[in-house]
Amino acid sequence: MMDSKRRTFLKSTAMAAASSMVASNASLPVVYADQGVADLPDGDGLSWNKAPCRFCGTGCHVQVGVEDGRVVAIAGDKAADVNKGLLCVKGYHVGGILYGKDRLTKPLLRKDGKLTEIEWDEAIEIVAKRIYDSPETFAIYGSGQWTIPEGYAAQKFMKGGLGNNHIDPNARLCMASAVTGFLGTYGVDEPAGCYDDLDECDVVITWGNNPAEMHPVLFSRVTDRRSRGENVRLIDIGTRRTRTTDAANVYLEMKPHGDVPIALGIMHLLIENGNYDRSFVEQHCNFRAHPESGKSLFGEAISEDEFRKRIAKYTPEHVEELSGISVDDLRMLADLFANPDIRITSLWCMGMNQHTMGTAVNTLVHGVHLLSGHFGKPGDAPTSLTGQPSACGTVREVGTLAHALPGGRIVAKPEHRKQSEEFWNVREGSVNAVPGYHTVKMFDQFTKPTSDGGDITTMFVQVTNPGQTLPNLNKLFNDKEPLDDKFLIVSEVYPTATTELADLILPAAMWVEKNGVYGNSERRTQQWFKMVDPPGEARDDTWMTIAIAHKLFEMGYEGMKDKDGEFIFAVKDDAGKEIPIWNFDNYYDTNVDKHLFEEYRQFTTMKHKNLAPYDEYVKARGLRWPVVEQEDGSWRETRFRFSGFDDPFVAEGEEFDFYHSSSKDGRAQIWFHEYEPPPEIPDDEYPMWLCTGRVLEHWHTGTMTRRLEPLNRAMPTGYVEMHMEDARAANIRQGEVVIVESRRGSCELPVWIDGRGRPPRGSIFVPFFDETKLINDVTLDEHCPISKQPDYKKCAARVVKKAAAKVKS
Ligand SMILES: Nc1nc2c(c(=O)[nH]1)N[C@H]1C(S)=C(S)[C@@H](COP(=O)(O)OP(=O)(O)OC[C@H]3O[C@@H](n4cnc5c(=O)[nH]c(N)nc54)[C@H](O)[C@@H]3O)O[C@H]1N2
Ligand SMILES: Nc1nc2c(c(=O)[nH]1)N[C@H]1C(S)=C(S)[C@@H](COP(=O)(O)OP(=O)(O)OC[C@H]3O[C@@H](n4cnc5c(=O)[nH]c(N)nc54)[C@H](O)[C@@H]3O)O[C@H]1N2
Ligand code: SF4
Ligand SMILES: [Mo]
Repeated sequence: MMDSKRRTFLKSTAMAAASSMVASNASLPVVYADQGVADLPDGDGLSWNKAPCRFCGTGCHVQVGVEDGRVVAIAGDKAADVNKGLLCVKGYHVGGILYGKDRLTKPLLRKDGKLTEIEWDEAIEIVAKRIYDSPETFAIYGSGQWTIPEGYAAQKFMKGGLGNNHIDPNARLCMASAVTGFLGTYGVDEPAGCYDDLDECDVVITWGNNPAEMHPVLFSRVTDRRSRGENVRLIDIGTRRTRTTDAANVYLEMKPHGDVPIALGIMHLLIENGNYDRSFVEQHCNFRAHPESGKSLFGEAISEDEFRKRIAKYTPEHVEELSGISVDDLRMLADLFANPDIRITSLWCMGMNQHTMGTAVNTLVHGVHLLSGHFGKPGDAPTSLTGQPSACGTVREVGTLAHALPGGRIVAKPEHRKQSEEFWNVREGSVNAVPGYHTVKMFDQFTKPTSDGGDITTMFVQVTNPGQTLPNLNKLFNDKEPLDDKFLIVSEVYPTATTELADLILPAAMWVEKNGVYGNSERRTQQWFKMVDPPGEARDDTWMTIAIAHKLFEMGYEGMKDKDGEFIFAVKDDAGKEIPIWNFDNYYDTNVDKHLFEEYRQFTTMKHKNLAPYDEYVKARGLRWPVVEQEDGSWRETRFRFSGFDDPFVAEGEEFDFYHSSSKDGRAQIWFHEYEPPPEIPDDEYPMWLCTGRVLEHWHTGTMTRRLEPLNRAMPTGYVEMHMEDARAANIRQGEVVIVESRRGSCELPVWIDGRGRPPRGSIFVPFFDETKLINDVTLDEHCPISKQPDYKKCAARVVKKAAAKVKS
């Protein structure tokens, strides 16, 4: 089962990376907010320009200082609404990610097992030829770290050009349940509220997320209010104590999956006590549940009486049994929601999304807010936070998912396909009506031999590192190695756990080495310009897609021609002459991002996610959609969607309007779901709950942050958090290296007792940033039946002393 060749390689690359970190000058001078950019004017060759931070979905803006073609300083951007000059430790060091010593600079082809440098022309030809020979077995695995133009180009290439829907992103592992939760509740994706809610609320509830480490600058908006003497209460619900818990007024420790009964229990009490918001519910909500025939995204209408009947069994006592939260604590939560005089903001992230009831629990927490009327006023908001910098902008809005089309369209709907074909000016019938494979299925089909029905043969991975982050790696990734007819193409900036199994590696330009547009957690679209050249022959991901498309066009592939016989990505100059953007030398003769963005923008009005022209974003530190043109020609953003006082699409005089309601009556849906147990539960053989996640200092697989010396020094190794009593009972010492194993695989890690996070007895936590300690060999690939998002937050595992393991084998 264990892939030893790959293991050995990962250890050695990690060592190489570690020495490159130490040798690199990857820690740049940073400028703190109180110094400000205003104090550091352009001059002496130094110029400053804005960009969103490369890391989390908070979407802070930085000012990037460039001198002699290098990024030499980073400052917090005072002009940015999101962060008002502040940054977290990753943001302050973001410039250094460009300068790890082992950047990929040349296309590499595996020949007889060895990676060999080749020219770009050859690389593009190899990819185009594989697609030409078998377009339907080609797949793209993309990312919430794709820029909007990158994702849009990949989307158009696949769905408009190849008629192939096998394109799915890492956001499937991240935001899919949030999306289905929004669709099931409001009929349209993404939060109604925005970050301003955090400035206005009286209570913040975190439902199993850890914003103190994962959305630090956003979280500081809450803690800063406290330090100014404002009264804002923080209630942290989680399965372990974290840095968020340290800042909380109340910590409620729940069992894994406990969020479902807690939400049901709050609604039960609101109904039983008769103190829900009757008028809001009567005017703006319906009740909903799955039909008896099975689970479905939109479910079927049920009456309020039926809702009452079904929720009756979620008494505080029953909820205590299922969730571990005491009767009194549940009553405290219900009383808060029953109070119309306070404003409550709920925040959640992966604890609720990476969940086999992910769609269900998302809709339930929206339901708590709707039933109690804590919705749509500044500070009253159910807010799902996004993790990646453009999971919203690129994945959810551009629709780079196997079933979706841009602007909230889906491939299954004939009128949506037709509209897309018209915007793309491609022949009618070009877009395939059958959804492609979602991530887990896509990799299953790729790592399964063709003779067993594994019908994905060529996969192009862009801006993501699935060799480390897919769940259950032994099943979904490592099995690729012996399959000679499968071909893995990886666009990357550094050697990774994924490039290790790649057949072709394409060196990418990153962040401010290219133009870009991101869309953050609060519907904010953010633009930046290229500021420095990429190293060696590294090139833009959008360029790669366009160059491959053009090669296919040259080969006579019909799908790469539009209705008029022109190249589908054709860009013309003012004289009407085509600019050869497929030649990298000509790529920046025009702003390709702007062309793609303007084309994409046409898609955005159907679901009222209107975007402004590209040039508006050049001027702003991001704008929150819908952005609507005013009579005076200016563009106005929207902070509170569906609320009459702010949303331009709510009919005049209406207080609220859910204008994309799935029941077509302007109402939101309050769902009932029956509690279901987690997919795998500890037993005698595997007695511990294993939760996985992140730490402040590192971004995901550490490819970028482990090359930043200050961050790597602060958090140098993966570890397993363990409760003192569990460690004592197993005779395990602080720092001892143990084996964490499940039915799927194992991983060696040093133990951290009373560390960064503190899990309760019977529970352990492992972060996944360390590529030498692949915890995803251990995790589960069970997923939510609707969103298809896997549950990385709970499975059954055991902790074994190394000596004991040796005796056994
Ligand atoms: N520093 C840093 N910041 C990041 C990232 C990073 O890599 N590093 N990544 C970004 C990305 S893409 C994401 S998605 C976010 C993730 O941000 P978060 O979701 O905040 O962080 P995680 O560490 O993934 O989640 C761990 C938490 O899951 C909770 N949990 C476990 N089981 C359950 C359950 O059954 N129900 C509920 N409700 N909660 C449960 C536990 O309380 C645990 O503390 O962070 C973003 N920000
Ligand atoms: N155990 C466990 N696993 C998880 C999760 C968990 O909670 N627990 N969370 C899941 C979630 S929420 C997420 S979002 C995923 C994240 O998983 P991934 O997306 O796989 O992780 P990253 O490290 O962000 O990978 C991004 C890669 O892109 C490369 N890169 C950076 N810039 C560029 C660029 O401009 N172009 C190109 N081509 N490459 C670039 C980086 O070097 C890096 O290798 O992990 C998932 N996996
Ligand atoms: S909070 Fe997120 S976006 Fe802001 S500086 Fe930190 S990593 Fe960057
Ligand atoms: Mo994520």
